[in-house]
Amino acid sequence: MLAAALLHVRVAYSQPAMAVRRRSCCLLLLLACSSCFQGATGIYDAAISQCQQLAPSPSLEKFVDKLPRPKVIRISNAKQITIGAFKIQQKLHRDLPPTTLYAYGTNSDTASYPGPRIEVIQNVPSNIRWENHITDGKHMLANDESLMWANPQSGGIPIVTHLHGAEVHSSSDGHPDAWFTAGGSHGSTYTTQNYTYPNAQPATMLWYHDHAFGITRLNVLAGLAGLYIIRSKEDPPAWMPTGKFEVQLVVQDKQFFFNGSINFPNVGDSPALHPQWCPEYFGDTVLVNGKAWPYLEVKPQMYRFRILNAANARVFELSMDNLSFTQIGTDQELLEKPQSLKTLTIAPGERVDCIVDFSTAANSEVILRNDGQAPYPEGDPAFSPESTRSVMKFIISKANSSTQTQAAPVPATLREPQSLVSSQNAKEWRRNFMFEMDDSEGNPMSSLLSNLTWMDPVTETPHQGAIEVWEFINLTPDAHPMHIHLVHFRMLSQQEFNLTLWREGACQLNDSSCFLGAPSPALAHQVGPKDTILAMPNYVTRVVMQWTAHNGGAFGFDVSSGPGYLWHCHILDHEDNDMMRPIRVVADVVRPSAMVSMGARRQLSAGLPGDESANLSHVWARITPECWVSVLV
Ligand SMILES: *[C@@H]1O[C@H](CO)[C@@H](O)[C@H](O)[C@H]1NC(C)=O
Ligand SMILES: *[C@@H]1O[C@H](CO)[C@@H](O)[C@H](O)[C@H]1NC(C)=O
Ligand SMILES: *[C@@H]1O[C@H](CO)[C@@H](O)[C@H](O)[C@H]1NC(C)=O
Ligand SMILES: *[C@@H]1O[C@H](CO)[C@@H](O)[C@H](O)[C@H]1NC(C)=O
Ligand SMILES: *[C@@H]1O[C@H](CO)[C@@H](O)[C@H](O)[C@H]1NC(C)=O
Ligand SMILES: *[C@@H]1O[C@H](CO)[C@@H](O)[C@H](O)[C@H]1NC(C)=O
Ligand SMILES: *[C@@H]1O[C@H](CO)[C@@H](O)[C@H](O)[C@H]1NC(C)=O
Ligand SMILES: *[C@@H]1O[C@H](CO)[C@@H](O)[C@H](O)[C@H]1NC(C)=O
Ligand SMILES: [Cu+2]
Repeated sequence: MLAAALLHVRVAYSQPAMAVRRRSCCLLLLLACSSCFQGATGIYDAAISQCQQLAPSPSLEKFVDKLPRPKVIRISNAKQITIGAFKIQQKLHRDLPPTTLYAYGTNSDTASYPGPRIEVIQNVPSNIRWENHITDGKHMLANDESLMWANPQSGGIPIVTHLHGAEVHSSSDGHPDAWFTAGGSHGSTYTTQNYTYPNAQPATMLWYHDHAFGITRLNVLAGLAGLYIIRSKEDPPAWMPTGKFEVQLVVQDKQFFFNGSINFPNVGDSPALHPQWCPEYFGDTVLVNGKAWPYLEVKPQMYRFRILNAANARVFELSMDNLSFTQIGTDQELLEKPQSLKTLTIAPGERVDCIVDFSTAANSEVILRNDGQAPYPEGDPAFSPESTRSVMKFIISKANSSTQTQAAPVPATLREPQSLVSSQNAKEWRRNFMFEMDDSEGNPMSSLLSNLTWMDPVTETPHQGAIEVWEFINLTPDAHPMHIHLVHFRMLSQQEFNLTLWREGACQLNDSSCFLGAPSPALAHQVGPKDTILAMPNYVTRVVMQWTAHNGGAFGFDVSSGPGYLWHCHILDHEDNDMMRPIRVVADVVRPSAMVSMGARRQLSAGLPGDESANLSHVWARITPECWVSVLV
C-alpha cells in the first residue's frame, strides 16, 4: 500500500527557504525507498505549506464570554433517543462572527458544539440512534483525497460516532468503515445506526466523537464531539462537589478567518504526495466548551473539574498560579488515592477528573494556563503563539460565611483498592514500533504503527480473557497519545533508549543495550485505569491490560463478532494517515487466572519497587525478532 503510494511521487520539489523545517531527523524509511525519488523530474512549483503559516486569527479579547454549560440529555431507561449531526452556525466569541460548524443535537435548532452532555446510569443500557443531516456535497474543511478515506461515491459527508472509552459491542463502537452519509451511502462495515451502550463499567466521563475513516480530523475539528457521563449510585460520593460545583471542560484549539470560519490548511507539508494533509493541526485560539478563552465565576470553595482534551493534536499542560489540582480520577475511573499536582498534562483523548479548592484565592482572579509545547514535547514556536498560553479565567468571589463549608476535604482514599492485572502472567508481549515516514525534505508523509497501514491484515488478535503487555516504541520526534478501543489498561513503565545508537545498528531494543537506564514506573496518576496514554519520543511505554469486561469477567456481548475494534494514535491527523490498526478479539476464553494479590497491590502503590517490567529476561525469550527492524537501521 505504502510502497504503491510512493511510486506515485513523480516530482521532486524544493520548498522556499522560509518554510521552517521542524524535523531535524527521521529519515527512517527513506533509505529503503530512496529509489522512488531518484527518477524524479521537475520542481514542485513553490507551493508554500500552510501547515506552519496559517494566517493568524483575528485578535480577540480574552475572558469576555461566560463559560457555556452544554445542554444535558439524561437517559435513565432503554428508550431509544435520536442524536443527529447538523450543519450549524454558532458564536464562539463575542467579537467573532458566527462560525459554521458540524454539530450533534436532537434537532438543528438545539445542535451545539460541543454536543449535548449525555448522562447515563451505570448498568442501564442506553440506545442512541445516530443520524446524519449534513447535506454538504463536500467537506467545509480541506479534505485530502490522496489519503485512504471514507470516500462516498455519490458525495456527502461521511460520519460515524465512536463513544471513546466505552465497553461496547463492535457494531456500536463507531468502526471507521461503518460510516454513513445523509444521502444513504455507507461504508463496508456499516450495519446499523441504532447503537446500544451497556454502560456496565465504572462511573466516569467518556466522550463521543466522529471516527469516519480518513476524515476524523476534519469532522472533530468541525465540532462533532460531546461528553458522555456514566453515573452510579456511589458517584458522586457525598463529599464531592456536585451540581453547579461540578464543571466539565472540553478544551480544543482552532484557528479562524475574520469572517468566523475555521481556518484549516489546504496546502500540506509534502504536497507532491499529499496535497492538503498536515502532520498536525494546531490553532492559535483556545476554546473551552465552545467559547474562546471564557471565564467562570466561582465561589471560594471546592469545585470538581472534569477535563477533556478534544484537540486534534495539542497536548495541554495546565496550571494555575498559586493553586494546585487534586487529581481524583483518570480516563476510566477514580484513582485509589488523590494526587496533588501543580500541572496537569492532558493529551488528545485523555480526561482528568480533579478538585480545585478556590478557598485560598477568594476575591481574586486566576488564569488557567497552558505551557504545553506543540508538537509535544519539543515544540515549534510557530505552533505555540502567546495566545495559546492561556485557556480560561476563574473569577473567585469574596469569602462569605455561607460559602465556606460547602464541601468536605478530599478523602485520603477514594475507592476500594482493586487487584491489578500483572504483567508476569502476560500471554502476549506486543512490541509496537511507531514511526514517521518523511520525504526527502524531512517533512512527514505519514505516521505508521509497525510499518503497517489500516488496510493491512489484522495482527492484534487477543484472546478473550488474556493478559497482554503492549509496548509503544516511539521512534519519532513527537509524543503520540495511544488509544485502544474496548479495554482499559494501566501503564507499567516507560524507559528511554538511545535512538542514535539504535539507528546506527549498534544496539538492540530487545535487550538492555539501547536503554539509557532502568524503566521508570508510572506515576501514581498515570497508573489509571486508562484508555489513552501519551507515548513519549525515544521511550518505550509499556501498558498491561486484560481482555475482559471491567469487572474482570466475560464481556456481556460477543466481542468476536461485528466489524471488530482498533487502536490508534489520538492525534487525529496521524490517525487519518495512517496510524491506526484493527484489533480482532478471539472468542476462546483464556482463563483469567492472573490477578496480583492485595499484598502485591499495596507494594505496587507504595512506589512500585522493582517495576514488574524491569526484569524482562523472561519476556525476550518469547519475542520473535522482527526482520524489518534490521531493515530500518
Ligand atoms: C433503528 O431505529 C429506528 C427508529 O427507532 C427504527 O425505525 C429502525 O427499525 C431501527 N433499525 C434497526 C436495524 O433496528
Ligand atoms: C471566510 O473567509 C475565508 C478567507 O477569506 C474564505 O476562504 C471563506 O470562503 C469565507 N467563508 C465564508 C463562509 O464566507
Ligand atoms: C501568589 O501568592 C503570592 C503570596 O501569597 C502573592 O504574592 C502573589 O501575588 C500570588 N500570585 C498570583 C498570580 O496570584
Ligand atoms: C454570601 O453567599 C450567598 C450564597 O452565594 C449569597 O446569597 C449572599 O448574598 C452572600 N452574602 C454576602 C454578604 O456577600
Ligand atoms: C547515544 O549514542 C550515541 C552514538 O553512539 C552517542 O554519541 C551518545 O552519547 C549516546 N547518548 C546518550 C545519551 O547516551
Ligand atoms: C531476571 O530474571 C532472570 C530469570 O527469571 C534471573 O535469572 C535474573 O537473575 C533476573 N535478573 C535480575 C536483575 O533480577
Ligand atoms: C534481538 O534481535 C536480534 C535481531 O533482531 C537477534 O539477533 C537477537 O538474538 C535478539 N536478542 C534476544 C535476546 O532475543
Ligand atoms: C515497510 O513496508 C513497506 C511496504 O510493505 C516495505 O516495502 C518496506 O520495506 C518496509 N520498511 C521497512 C523498513 O521494513
Ligand atoms: Cu501520533
